Amino acid sequence: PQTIYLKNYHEPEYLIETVDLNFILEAEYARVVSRLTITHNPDNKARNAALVLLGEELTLISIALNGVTLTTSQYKLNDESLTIADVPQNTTFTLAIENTINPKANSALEGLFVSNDMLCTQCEAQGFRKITYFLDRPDVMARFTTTLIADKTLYPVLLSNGNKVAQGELIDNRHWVTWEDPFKKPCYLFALVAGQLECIEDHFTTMSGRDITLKIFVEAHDIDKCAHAMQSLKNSMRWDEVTYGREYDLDLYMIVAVGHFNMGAMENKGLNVFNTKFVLARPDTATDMDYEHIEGVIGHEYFHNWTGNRITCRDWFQLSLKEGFTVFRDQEFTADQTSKAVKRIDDVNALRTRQFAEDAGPLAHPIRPEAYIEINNFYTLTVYEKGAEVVRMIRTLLGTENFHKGADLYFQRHDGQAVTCEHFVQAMEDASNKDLSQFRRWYSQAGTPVVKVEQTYDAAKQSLTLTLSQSIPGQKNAAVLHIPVKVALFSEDGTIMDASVVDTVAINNELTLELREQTQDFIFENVPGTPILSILRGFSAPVKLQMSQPLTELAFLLRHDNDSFNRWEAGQKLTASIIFELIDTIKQGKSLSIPEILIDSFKAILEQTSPDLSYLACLLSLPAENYLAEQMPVVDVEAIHHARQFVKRSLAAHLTEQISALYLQNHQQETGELNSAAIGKRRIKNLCLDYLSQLNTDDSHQLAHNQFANAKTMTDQIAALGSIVNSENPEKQACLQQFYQQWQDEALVIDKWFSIQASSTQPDTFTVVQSLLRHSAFDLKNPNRVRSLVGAFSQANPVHYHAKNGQGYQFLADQVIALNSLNPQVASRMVSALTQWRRFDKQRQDLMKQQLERIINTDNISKDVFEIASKSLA
Ligand code: B3K
Ligand code: ZN
Repeated sequence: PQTIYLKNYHEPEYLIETVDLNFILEAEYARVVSRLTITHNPDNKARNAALVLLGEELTLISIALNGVTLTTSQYKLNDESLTIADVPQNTTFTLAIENTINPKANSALEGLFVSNDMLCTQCEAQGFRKITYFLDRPDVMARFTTTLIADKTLYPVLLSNGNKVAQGELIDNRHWVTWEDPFKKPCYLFALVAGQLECIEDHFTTMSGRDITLKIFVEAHDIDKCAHAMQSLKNSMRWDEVTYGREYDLDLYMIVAVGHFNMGAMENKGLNVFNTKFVLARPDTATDMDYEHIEGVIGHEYFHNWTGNRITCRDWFQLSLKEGFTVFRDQEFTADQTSKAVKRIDDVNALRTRQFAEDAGPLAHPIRPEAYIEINNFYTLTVYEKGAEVVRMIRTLLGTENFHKGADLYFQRHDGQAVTCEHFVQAMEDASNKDLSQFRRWYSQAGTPVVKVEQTYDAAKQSLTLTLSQSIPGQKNAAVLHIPVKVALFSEDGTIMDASVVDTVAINNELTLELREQTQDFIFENVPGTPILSILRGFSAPVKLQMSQPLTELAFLLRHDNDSFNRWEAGQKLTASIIFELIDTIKQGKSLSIPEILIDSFKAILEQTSPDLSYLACLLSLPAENYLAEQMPVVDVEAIHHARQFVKRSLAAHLTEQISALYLQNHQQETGELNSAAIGKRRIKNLCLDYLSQLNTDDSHQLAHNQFANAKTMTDQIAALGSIVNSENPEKQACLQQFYQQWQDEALVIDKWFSIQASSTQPDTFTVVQSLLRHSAFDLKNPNRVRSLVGAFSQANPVHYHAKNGQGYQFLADQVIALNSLNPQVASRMVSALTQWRRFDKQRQDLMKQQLERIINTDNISKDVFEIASKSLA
């Protein structure tokens, strides 16, 4: 397979001004007529170049240039392209291409495909070429008009981008609709949908007083689960007006939910296509987390209208331009709608467990990659989540006001253009006069920096010297980055010190240090006593800290830090260091005991009252096994699991009374409401249930079973089922069966049923997973189902997936090989659980490598799977 390099980017030789598409749609046979007006690109001087249109898996019927049909000698056709050597050079010309496709046969779910009985498209990144021959690259932006023709009974609803401009009836029970999108767009934002869909409709009045019609389309049986998505859309539209001054531009905004989708959702202009998972919600079918994610994803796709659609990417190496910025925008949106503290914790947790692993492994790449084989493999945590952290650091360095000036300038300068990350940084720099030249290195440097912290206090001078040094493990010549490090100093009485550092602004005694050297001293004046350091507040940069802080200081910060992130972080560090000590004890074969300091700290939190119970729940949550694994030189999955379980069980045993009381206090008067207070109550209550079920007593089993049987919300029902499945609850089989019976017609709930069993820590899990693979409700062609069984087992069940005999690895490779020919994108996502092999012991390394080799040697291996598997062995 061929590697594509950023350094080889060149401007397109031709531009497409208008696209007139005509579809005759049937499930197994779609006919496409595409009429293009094309000109030579004045910015690209390479004249007389052949016109190369990209197309894959298409059956060509005819081509006409300026109305004259071409003979086969006038063009060249291969598996990937259609080349016309001789085209007019100095004038606009038209090309009419006719081809056919088979949507039903398209199990890759890219291009035009069938989901249940509806037809829909997914074009990003390079799916448009599976619909018709085109200049399929984001810097070719055109005006699209689309006419859809289909059977009226099978496909009563016919949608595409923009505004509906005409419709009519045909003989043979067929009808047609024409859509016109007035905005220029790259073809990856094209979409069409045809099917038996119902919709809910609402309206939004924009800040300038325009009325926008909002429609959400779903299959008929889901029509009672759309209200939250609609409310989320309205919230998003208002938020972008208030926060970024961005108004929606078309008169219509449509969202369609489909059951078969490779990812979360897609921001097609005026016609978003969504995975049902991020649309459908009713209190009895969706959890509080599902509700939050729906709002976040609806926001994300909506925000793309400005950051992605109106201003798009010049080439796919610039993906983080739209994704990093849009993730940052959706994070802030969710923070404003929910709890800022909890949202930051959730995001950092995800970043540190998953993105840090990616950035330390064989697939590490900068947020602006320099080479790829298959671009779909680069929709990564690095491009998305680290990309968002980079935008966040720009805001930290510029301050919120200048950041928004920069954003305004970016929107004003580049509206209607396809640009690069550099244009974004330049706008930020120009609007703020802040020098970002060194900061730009974040775009080209892979790997997570480690920042080492050393402190010396001088009592005579009342000064503290903080020495910060940066490095990236395994990279001797890593670029020295510009890193914002937020810091505050605490006195022993819990108050924050009024210390100062030259040339550094302090806001409420919090200082933002700018680390720009490999090693740099920061001298704090006016430090009356040895301070307790709160550093990297708010997680001000995506780095790992290396510093030794005694448990007593961590316990202190867990009580007193006024930065909600760092307060939580202190608790995580405290618990993690205790777990690591227990791991050592396990290795020495000694018996385990839990330190008083942890029990006391937890007790204090349990006895606290707080308006933000979700935040208290975060404080009481133990670091995840995957996060602990991230910090070990050689991952010992079993020891991590046992030590962590021991801590959980011990806390439950020592604090049973407090935990039970907190449970009851928040369980009584459960009404199933969806406001943040009720959500907080459920979050902490279900955490308490999880602790108590570790005890495996009759009481704890009873408690879980009662909650399961009487649950008013899916949040409560699934939390109870999770506790039951992960304990020795005698009702386990009955509950699982009952749950299945109750929800067999709700695909998204059945996904939960699969994943809860696949991630269980109970000893029989592997056997259960194997039998679930043969369950009638399992379907390798449905990505949500694959993720809920194969994904959950391989990514969320370390002890069983990493079983010593390699059965977990073999199971995964079997599924990857089966998926490779069905759906390469999903297959390549599933390989990720094998890519981290270097992190394990020799025996596991060998077993994982064997499976990777088996995968690479599969016949007809896709580019997607090949790239991930081969790079991880390299
Ligand atoms: N832009 C899409 C992702 C497309 C993925 C293509 N493999 C969704 C999003 O980030 O909003
Ligand atoms: Zn996105």
